[in-house]
Amino acid sequence: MRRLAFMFITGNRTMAPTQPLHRTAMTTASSPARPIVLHRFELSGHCHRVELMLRLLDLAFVTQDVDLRQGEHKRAGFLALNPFGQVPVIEDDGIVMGDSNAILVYLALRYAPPSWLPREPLGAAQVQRWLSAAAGPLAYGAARSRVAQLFALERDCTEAIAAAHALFGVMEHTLQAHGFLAGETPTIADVAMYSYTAHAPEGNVSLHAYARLRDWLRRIEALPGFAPMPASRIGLAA
Ligand SMILES: N[C@@H](CCC(=O)N[C@@H](CS)C(=O)NCC(=O)O)C(=O)O
Repeated sequence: MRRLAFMFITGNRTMAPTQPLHRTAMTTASSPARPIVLHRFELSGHCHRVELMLRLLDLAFVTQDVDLRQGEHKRAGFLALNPFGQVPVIEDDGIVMGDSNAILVYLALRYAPPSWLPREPLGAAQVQRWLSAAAGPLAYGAARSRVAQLFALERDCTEAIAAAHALFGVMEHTLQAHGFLAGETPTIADVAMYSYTAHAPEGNVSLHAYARLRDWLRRIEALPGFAPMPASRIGLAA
């Protein structure tokens, strides 16, 4: 990752980012005319999945931090970008898009080789199953338990931790059959599921029982362009 606070020149384009500009080494089919703006909270797994996709596709982007602790996501300026008042949001060439999974679909269809989001019915449906899991049991399981630790919330996480283990059991079973969640090559399903799974121990969810799942995490971490979400010394990771 390169962080530049001044004029950045790439190819035949000249840009003046106001935020850190990130670019990685892998080549892609096409690129944005100007860096994509990612509105994010750095410790959000929803935001990290978008940042990870941008990096895996080697798309130029700048980050705009939204301080959830200060309630910036509920102020008029941010609500104009996303009426749901949630990060992440991207701005790309006049397009404003919220919701992490919607953004993954957008980036895949606009910039990625088709392998990241198959166009044929079965392949597309297999990816969608995991996007649904990421918005469902991953969010109310591992993510919910982690955010309680992150923000020191007084919350009974028993059900969230049980939901996380139930989901990880399904993932472990799935990963017996193939190397990635929707087949033998990485798709946006893997990107959507990665961040909160990798950081589940921060929410008191152990990954010890899931050897194939841990191997899958390592395979994602070995992809060109991968960069982790910052680790937090909380929960089982304290
Ligand atoms: N479905 C949304 C959920 C995003 C989400 O929950 N973002 C959290 C940060 S991890 C947020 O902005 N929370 C503030 C709030 O909901 O008020 C997505 O996938 O982007």
